[in-house]
Amino acid sequence: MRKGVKMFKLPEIDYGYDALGEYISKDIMSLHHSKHHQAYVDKLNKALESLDNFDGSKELDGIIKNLDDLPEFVQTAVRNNGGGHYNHSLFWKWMSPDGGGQPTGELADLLNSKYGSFQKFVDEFTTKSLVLFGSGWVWLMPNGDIITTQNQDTPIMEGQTAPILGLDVWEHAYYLDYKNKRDDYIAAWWNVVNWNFVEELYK
Ligand code: MN3
Repeated sequence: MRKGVKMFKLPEIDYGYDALGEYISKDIMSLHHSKHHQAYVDKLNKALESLDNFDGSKELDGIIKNLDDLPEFVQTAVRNNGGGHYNHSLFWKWMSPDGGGQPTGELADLLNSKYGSFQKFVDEFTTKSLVLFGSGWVWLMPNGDIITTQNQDTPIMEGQTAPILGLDVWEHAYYLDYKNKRDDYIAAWWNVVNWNFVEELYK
């Protein structure tokens, strides 16, 4: 790697691994953050290190928005691991031990006008999370749309705006606690959604 090139780092989570315990166990949080997310960071760095002419000042979102600018041989690695790093860095903030409940203000208005009620929004988001085949993410977009992506793809890779909420439905996000019951994981997850952060992104 050239000198001065920035290495990406695993971000800290601002609550303990055990803080969501009733809904998402310490074992899952620890494994998900310290192993899975760390692996995305390490593999992203490794992929970028393999490039001779990489502009090390680039931010992560700039890199994954412009995958076509990279040599073809690293595009898949940067897509998967850069996406993984981007998505998980947000995912930890989308949860909080003080989470749950409902959004307020303009975001509440948006969801009510688009879905009829908060509960109908939750139902729609949950349905899309359940029908997503294999591994991927479910996103709430700033216009109120709910979309899904496969693997570690993220809406900004496809030229869309950044999502304001996202749910990881990879099995590694729930299997230790919920086995194959993705529906139980999703039902529990609503109890830890950090609506303050979602509202911040919406503004
Ligand atoms: Mn994950």
